[in-house]
Amino acid sequence: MAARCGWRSVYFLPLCYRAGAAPLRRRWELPNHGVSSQNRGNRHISSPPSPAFAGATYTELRELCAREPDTFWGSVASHRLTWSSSFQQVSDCDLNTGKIRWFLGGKLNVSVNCLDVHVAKDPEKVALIWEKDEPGTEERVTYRELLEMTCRLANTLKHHGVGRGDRVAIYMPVSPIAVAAMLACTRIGAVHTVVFAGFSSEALAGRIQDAQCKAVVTCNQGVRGGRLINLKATVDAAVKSCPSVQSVLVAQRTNHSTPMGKLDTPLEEAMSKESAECAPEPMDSEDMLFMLYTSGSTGKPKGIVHTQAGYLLYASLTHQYVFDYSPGDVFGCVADIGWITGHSYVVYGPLSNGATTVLFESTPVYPDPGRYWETVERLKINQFYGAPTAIRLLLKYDENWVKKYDRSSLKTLGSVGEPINNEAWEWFYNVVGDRRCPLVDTWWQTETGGVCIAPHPAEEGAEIRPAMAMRPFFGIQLALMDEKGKTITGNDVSGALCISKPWPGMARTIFGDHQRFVEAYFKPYPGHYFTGDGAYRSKDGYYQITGRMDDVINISGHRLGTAEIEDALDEHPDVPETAVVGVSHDIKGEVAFAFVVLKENVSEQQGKVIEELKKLVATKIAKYAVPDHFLVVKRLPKTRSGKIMRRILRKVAMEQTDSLGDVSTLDDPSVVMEIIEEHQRYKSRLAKA
Ligand code: 7RM
Repeated sequence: MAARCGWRSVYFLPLCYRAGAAPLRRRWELPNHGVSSQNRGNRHISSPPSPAFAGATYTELRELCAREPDTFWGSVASHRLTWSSSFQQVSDCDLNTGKIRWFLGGKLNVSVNCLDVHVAKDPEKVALIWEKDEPGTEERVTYRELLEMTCRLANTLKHHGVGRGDRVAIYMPVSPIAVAAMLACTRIGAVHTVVFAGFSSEALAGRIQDAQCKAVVTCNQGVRGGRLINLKATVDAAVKSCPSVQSVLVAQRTNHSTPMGKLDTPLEEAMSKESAECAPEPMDSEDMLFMLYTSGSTGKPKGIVHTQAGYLLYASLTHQYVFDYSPGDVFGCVADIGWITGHSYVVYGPLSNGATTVLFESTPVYPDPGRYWETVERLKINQFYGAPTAIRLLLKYDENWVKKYDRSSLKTLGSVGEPINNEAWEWFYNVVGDRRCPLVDTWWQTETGGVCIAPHPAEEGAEIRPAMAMRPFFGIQLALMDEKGKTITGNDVSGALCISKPWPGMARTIFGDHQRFVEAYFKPYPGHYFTGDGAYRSKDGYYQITGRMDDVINISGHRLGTAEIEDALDEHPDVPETAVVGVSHDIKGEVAFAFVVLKENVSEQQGKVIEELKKLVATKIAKYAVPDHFLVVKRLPKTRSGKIMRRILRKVAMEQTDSLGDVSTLDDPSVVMEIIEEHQRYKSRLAKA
C-alpha cells in the first residue's frame, strides 16, 4: 500500500488510516533511570496515547513530554490522526515572539478525522444524541447520517460561494445541524466562528464584521426552558450592518415561519437538493480551523484563532485522558457550542474519538431541578461535564431530585469554567456521584484549546480532592511568576500562572491583530504564555486557581471584560463615566457591579437612567452581562494620572472596606469615604425593598 493515502483510499481502505507516514515511527525507548517509588502514576497506561508508548507508565510519559516534547507529540499525532500527507517537522515555536507551529508540512481534514474514519469502521454507531428541550424527545444521529448531513451542508455552502479560508458565522443553539455546520466548514476549508445564541444583534454584528464573514448559518427559532427565542430576527438586525454577508442559511427548528429576505435560503430544502458526498479539502496543519471570540481585559472581544491539526489532536487526547473516556461510552458535556467547552468537548474531542456525544438543548431546571439526572438515567451517560454555577443552583433543591434517578452509568464527573467551591464540589461528588465517581475539576481557556490542568482519574493512585487536586496535562509545563517576572520555585507558593512550553492545542493568533496576541500573552513574561489567572501550588505540588489577575470577570462561567460593559454604559448620553467590577454571587459565581456618574441635570431621574442602562447592556452585549448592581456616585476614585482605581471599588462593592489597601496615590482620597457612604445607603435601600 502506498505510504501516502489519497482521499479515495481514506474512504475505502480503512487499513491505511493509521499509516500516515510519520517521520518519528521509531519505538520510544523507556528511560533507563530508576522509576520513582511513589505509587502515583506508576502503573502502565492501559490504552497509551500512541502504540509506541505501550508499557509506559504515566510518570515515564510525563518525563518524556518534558524532555523530548517533539518525540511525544510527533508519535501521538501520527498515530491518532489520519493524514493525507504526513508532516515533516513536529514543531517550530518561539514563545518569545508568539510563533507557534505544529506538524509542519502535514495535510489532513478535520471532518475526515471526525466522521469518515468512524463511518468506515462502524457507520451505524450513534454520533450524536440530541437531548432536546422537552424531556423524552431525544433524537439519535449515526456517524453515517452525520457525514451525509455534513456533506450536504458543505455543498450548500459551496453553492453560496463559500470556499477555503472564507469565514462563516454560526448563530444557533446546540443541535445536530449546528454540529453539521461546523463540520461542513471544516470539510471545505472554511473557517467557522460560532457566536453564542444568547448574544445580542449588535454583539453578533461586531463579530461578523471583525471576521468579515461571507455567510451566516442560523435557525428560525431557538427552544430553551419551554421558551421560544427568535434567533432569525436577531440575525436580520445584525446583517443590516454587515456588508460582507452574502447569504444567510436558515434551518427550521420550529414550525414558526419567519419572513425570508433576499439573502436568506431555507437550509434543509437547499441541502435536500445537494449531493450527500463532498470531497474533503486537504488542509495544511497550520491553516485556520475556527475562530472564537472571547473577552479580554481591554477593548473589544478578540477572535482567538485555532488551527487544524494541533487543536484536533489536543482536543482528542484530553477528551480521552482527562475524562477517562473508553470506546462505547456516552459522553455528556452540557455546554453550549457557543463556548470553547462546546467546541472541544461536545464536538471535536468526542467525535475525533468516535464517541457518542450528547447535545443538551435545555436548562438544568427545566422542567424541574431533576433534569440533568433524569437525562443521565435515560441516556445512560458515562461522563457528565458541567459548570459549577449549575451545581450551585441545583444543590439548593431537595436531594431527592437527584436520588430518584438511576445514576449508575456515571463513571466520571467534570467541572469547568470557574472555580468550584467546596460546597458545590462535595454535593456533586457525594450526592450526584455517590462518592463513587472521580470528580475532575478542569482548568483551561478558549486560548488553550483543551484542558491543561486536571486531576487525571485514569491515573491510578492520583488523588482526587476538593479544589486542590489539579496537575498539568501531558506536555503542559506550568510556572508561577512573581511581580518582578521571575519564576517562583518550590511549593506552597502563589503567583501569576504561566505555561512555559508550547503545546499543540494553543491558540495561534488573534484574528487580524497578531500584535495584540503577542502583547496580551507573551509580553508580560517573556518566553512564557501568560494565562491571566493567578494560582497557588500546594505543599505537595498540586495547583489551585486563585482567579483572574485582570479586569475579566466570570458570570455563570461566561467570561466577560468589565471594559466591555463600561463601553456599553458609556454610550448613554447622560452618563459621563462608569466603572464596573466583579463581586461574588452565591450561584452565578460573580456578577457585575456598576459605579455610575450621572450628569448633574439628570440626578433626579436615577431610576429611569438605570433602566435605560440595563437595556443598553442587553442590546450591546447580552442579557447575562447586565450588572446586578448600579450605584450612582458623584465621582470615581482616580490616581493623579487619571486612572480609575477599580481595586478600591471592588473592596467597597464586596464590603471589605477594612482592607482597602494603599489609597495614597489617589488624587483625592476623600472620594473613598463618599463612595462607602453611598454604598451603605444603597445597602439599606436594598434591605428595605
Ligand atoms: C474553558 C473556559 C477561561 C477562564 C480562565 C479562568 C476560568 C476556567 C476554571 C477556571 C477556576 C477552573 N474557557 N476558569 N476553568 N477557574 N477553575 N476549573 O472556561 O476562556 O471561557 O474562560 O475561566 O479564569 O482564565 S474561557
